[in-house]
Amino acid sequence: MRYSLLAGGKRVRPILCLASCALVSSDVSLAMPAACAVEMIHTMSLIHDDLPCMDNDDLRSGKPTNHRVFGEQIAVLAGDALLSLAFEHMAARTGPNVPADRLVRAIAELSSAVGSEGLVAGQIVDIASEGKEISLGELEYIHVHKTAKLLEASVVCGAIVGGGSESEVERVRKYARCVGLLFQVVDDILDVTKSTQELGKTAGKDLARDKATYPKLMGIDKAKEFAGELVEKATEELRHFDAARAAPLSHLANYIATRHN
Ligand code: GRG
Repeated sequence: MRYSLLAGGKRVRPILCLASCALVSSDVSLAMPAACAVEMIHTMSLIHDDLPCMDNDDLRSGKPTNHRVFGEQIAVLAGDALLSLAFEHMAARTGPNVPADRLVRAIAELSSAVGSEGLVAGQIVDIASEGKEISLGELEYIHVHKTAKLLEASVVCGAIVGGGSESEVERVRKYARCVGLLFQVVDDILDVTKSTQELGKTAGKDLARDKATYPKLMGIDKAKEFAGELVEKATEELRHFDAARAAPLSHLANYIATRHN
């Protein structure tokens, strides 16, 4: 559990969660347990995604994958335990300044992003579409579920535990939907533009599996244009908030658009 959780990911989801809490509250620590929980869930999804029965990857961000170090049985169990710990941590460690109804709502939001209508659904459709030609709509379904749902839940949970109003929560949800899709479009663009050395390790695998990507389906220029439109739309949703409070989320949208890994 420690090996993968502390492997040095970018921490995009917990930072989004904290930034979203900061948008509606001056006490960002309210969202710290939720922020840790989203990173634990993200990490477990990577451990399971790398397993031989899934993507069968040997490396993740340049390090041997969990099952390559500890064996398949321990990797499955480390993922299961991280999933459980995520919800335990959020339920047990969120402080008394977050009323119970808010906390329960945030837990419901997060759990629905993970299960059969979230990450798991995206993974199933992704597996089913391997080697097949898929439409842009089907590609979007996969990405919305595999990637965007957890990003959305990270942002929305931050706003819920921070005490955001109904309309504030729905606004950040719209922001998060754009950012979630943006994250994946940029991932696909990076797969194309990565150095040949990196291509051998990561994108090369996707090409071998003939995975659909945005650049493949719409061309690299249109994919970049689409990414630009998504940043615009995400930023637009933040115009309804105080500019200083919204600055972290605004910077994060730009970071996700311009990141190099
Ligand atoms: C959630 C119960 C449960 C099972 C998992 C395997 C699976 C079902 C889903 C796969 C989800 C998956 C691996 C989606 C890809 C998401 C993605 C874009 C990962 C890369 O995220 P980064 O770039 O990674 O934020 P770092 O390493 O920076 O944390």
